[in-house]
Amino acid sequence: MFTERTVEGIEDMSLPIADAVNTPYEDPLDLMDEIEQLKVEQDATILAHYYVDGEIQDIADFTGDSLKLARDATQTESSTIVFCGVHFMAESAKILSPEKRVLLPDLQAGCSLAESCPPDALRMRQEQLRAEGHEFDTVAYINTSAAVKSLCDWIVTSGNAREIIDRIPQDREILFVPDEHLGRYLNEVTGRNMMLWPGSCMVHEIFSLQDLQRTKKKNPESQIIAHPECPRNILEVADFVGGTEKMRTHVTSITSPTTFLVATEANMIHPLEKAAPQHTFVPVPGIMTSTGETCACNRCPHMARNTLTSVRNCLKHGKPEITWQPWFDDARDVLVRSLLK
Ligand code: CIZ
Repeated sequence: MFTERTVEGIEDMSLPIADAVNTPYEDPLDLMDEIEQLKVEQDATILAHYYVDGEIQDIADFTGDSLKLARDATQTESSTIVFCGVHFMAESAKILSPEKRVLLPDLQAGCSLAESCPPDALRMRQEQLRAEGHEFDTVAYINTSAAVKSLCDWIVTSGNAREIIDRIPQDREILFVPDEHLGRYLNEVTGRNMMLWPGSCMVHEIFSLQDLQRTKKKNPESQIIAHPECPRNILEVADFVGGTEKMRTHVTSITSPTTFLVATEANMIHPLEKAAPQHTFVPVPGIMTSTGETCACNRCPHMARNTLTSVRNCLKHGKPEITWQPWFDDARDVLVRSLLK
């Protein structure tokens, strides 16, 4: 049974407001100094995903998407990695660098997509498909737990999905988990007919087409750039579709000042502004399904658990730490084959 692999509290989607209220104010500059000092004392390297707050990205040694960070993690010489991101990313870093101590500032930083595909449910689906006579490879988006990865043949990120899917013989069926929007988009661009899992990302699911179109009307010259985790109605109006690294490359390739309407986690604006300061970036707002009102739900509450305080605390106390689990061995084989070869 895989049930013991669930991280306690990961299903709690609320913003870490209670923590913020109970934590005494500390000057961000003092915290940054303390982190610098602790990094040296603890022989640590800080990795930060593009979806964490800009101030965390600014203190990191490496920033990037999960593909780049997984590769960066294997290149660092320090004995400790602090992974400012979410649980599945820190797990992947540990699996690819088993000899290193990997710390995650807050163990409750989970992922709605990873949660939508529990390992037992995936195993049941695979067994059912095999019983029906399907012969298939299972391809998992990197936003999955290590337990799920251990059941798969390939792991893809938004940066390498197409290339990996193209490696699988055309006559072989594919089960793609867990993001159905990304899967549907990949079916379109690769011409495959992958079987999809009904999962989605809480941030990308929620963009308001109406607000996007309104903003576009006000900025007719603007370009809409959207993450492939967005639903079809958003991708249909996008001028460019790509993961975070591809978005960076795209905006830097355009020299004349342009307004971009950005349909992904709002913290992505930070690396885009740094990479291409000549442009204007406007985050596309989300919409609350319950009331139809515009909201700030284009921020991932899990990524928001990475704060200067939680980074300082994990360096100071050496925890939470991602420790090796028995299913990491199988997950390692598939991660190495998919991301490092
Ligand atoms: O691959 C990643 O890091 C994710 C989850 C999104 C992206 O496009 O960077």
